Amino acid sequence: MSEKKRIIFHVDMDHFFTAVEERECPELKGEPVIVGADPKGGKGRGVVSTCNYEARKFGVSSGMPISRAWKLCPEGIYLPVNYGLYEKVSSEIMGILRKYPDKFEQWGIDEAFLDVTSKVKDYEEAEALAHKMKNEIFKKERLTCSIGIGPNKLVAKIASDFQKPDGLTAVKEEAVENFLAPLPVRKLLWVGRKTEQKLKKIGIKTIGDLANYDSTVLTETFGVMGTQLYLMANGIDRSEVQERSEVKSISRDITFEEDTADSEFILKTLDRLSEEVHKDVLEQNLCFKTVTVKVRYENFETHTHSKTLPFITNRLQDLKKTTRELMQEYLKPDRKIRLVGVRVSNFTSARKQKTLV
Ligand code: TTP
Ligand code: MG
Repeated sequence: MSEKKRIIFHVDMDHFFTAVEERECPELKGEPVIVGADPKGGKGRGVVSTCNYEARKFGVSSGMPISRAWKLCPEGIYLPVNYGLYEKVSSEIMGILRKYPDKFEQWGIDEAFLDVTSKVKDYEEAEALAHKMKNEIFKKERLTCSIGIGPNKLVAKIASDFQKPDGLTAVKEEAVENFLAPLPVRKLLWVGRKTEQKLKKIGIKTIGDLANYDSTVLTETFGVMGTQLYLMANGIDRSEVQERSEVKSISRDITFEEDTADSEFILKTLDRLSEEVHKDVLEQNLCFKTVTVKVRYENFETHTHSKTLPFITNRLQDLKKTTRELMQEYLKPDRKIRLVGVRVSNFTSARKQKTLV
């Protein structure tokens, strides 16, 4: 007997940070809104976290330097990042979604995969269920999302991005090939700008080009990644929707006003980031084991260094001590630093721990 075909959802909130800001302050609706670093009249040095669809019309996008966003859209409304608020809204949304499937996997702050195979009998019922979820999220949170439905996580994820905002795209197994073929290779998970360029050099632009390419040549050129690319382009993905603790890591980073080699100032900034991260750790009732620092030098060379502690903790002093230790190797009088970051991961819930302060 053949196994029942899986039906997987990918839910992605629309322009999440700015959508939350608009909900909190309805006068923002219809205006181009950008959440991210302070633009400082075009001199700001951080990046855009996200922007709403009005701002996207000006060419503004996530990850872009805020100074460039300012040039493209000086009339935009620029807001600072209010993580605490977005995380709170995110956990409300995840709470709504996790009731529906057998298996649930949060993926980032505003996305989740749901395996609903046993909950629906066919795609018609799957679409009705997706509408139900969208309605519940809208009714309770006044936010819209886009949902992709497919036979696996890969197709579901690409489908959720296909019609945005407030979209619903279902791709049955037999339609996968035609759905994927015309899309640019960048739509595949793991294909970044570098791989895109390499593929372009050998004449591959679309997922269809990749699917029809000789798989042995791909493996010769890209190694294991080549095989993976070939499978993805053919819509094959056997990975399961994995239940896991909601949060994988908590992090903060900051771009300095001016590149600096002042070690005291850098360490103080690191302490401040540790304090912010620690506040989140306590709010979410977590304990961590792994601490990571990130450093970007003025020439954009970027390093991360992690340490896994021999104990689990939720204490600020442990976090500060470890980040300061990890930072030492990067502090050089002749090398200016542009950005520093702090991340904690490897969580357990503090509820399970008795002895922590
Ligand atoms: P995305 O889902 O990638 O983007 P989005 O929800 O803003 O927009 P879309 O409608 O296209 O889904 O990311 C979710 C949130 O994560 C986003 O609101 C802000 C944050 N984010 C960053 O902080 N930096 C980034 O580079 C990206 C891509 C997202
Ligand atoms: Mg989103």
